[in-house]
Amino acid sequence: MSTSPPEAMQLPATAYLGLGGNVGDVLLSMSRMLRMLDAHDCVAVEQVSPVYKTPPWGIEDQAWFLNCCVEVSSGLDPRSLLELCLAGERELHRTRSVRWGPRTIDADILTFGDYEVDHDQLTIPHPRMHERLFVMQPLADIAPDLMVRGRPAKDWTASLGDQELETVVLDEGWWRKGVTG
Ligand code: A4P
Ligand code: MG
Repeated sequence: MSTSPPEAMQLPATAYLGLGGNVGDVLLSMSRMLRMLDAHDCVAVEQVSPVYKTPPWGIEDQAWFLNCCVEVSSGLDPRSLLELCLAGERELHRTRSVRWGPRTIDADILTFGDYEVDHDQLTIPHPRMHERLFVMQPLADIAPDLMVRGRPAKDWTASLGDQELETVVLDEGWWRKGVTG
């Protein structure tokens, strides 16, 4: 896999992020993360998927998560976008004790244009996204034809249909208002 040299990268690029959390007021954390991303001069939030309540994946003995996906236009390169996401996680009191464990918010970069990144600190496309309905369903909601491992996002949801999801009903633009629903 190649890491595109920054000078060859066309910016802004369309990137998709996955947000998830299961500690505290997760809708509030999501809305704060989304507003923080959108407030950055070089980043614009273009679409936010529905939010889903999802059973914990990886470590089952923890609370259900809320998950959604976001389309952003990023004038930041992938490493800088990751830094922005990690800064948002710190601001929202994300702690790391157990991998796949409880968290206030997690912001993963799922895809970044057509670029592939294979670095110690950053792998794009996200290597586990296609195994998870909690990622592929909200992603398919906002980008049904986005190619993931050679298949459109919408096709992955059918093959992951044995995984559970519940839709959370929220007002249009809920995250901009900071309404926790
Ligand atoms: N990193 C590498 N690639 C990326 C990327 N594409 N996007 C590095 C973001 N970060 C990336 O992540 C550790 C490091 O991964 C980051 O510092 C970054 O340099 P982390 O968030 O501290 O660790 P983690 O999230 O516990 O581990 P991991 O392997 O990223 O887990 P996942 O894949 O994020 O899964 N169940 C439900 N229902 N919903 C969820 O959202 N999430 C997880 C975490 C487990 N179970 C879940 C959910
Ligand atoms: Mg993560």
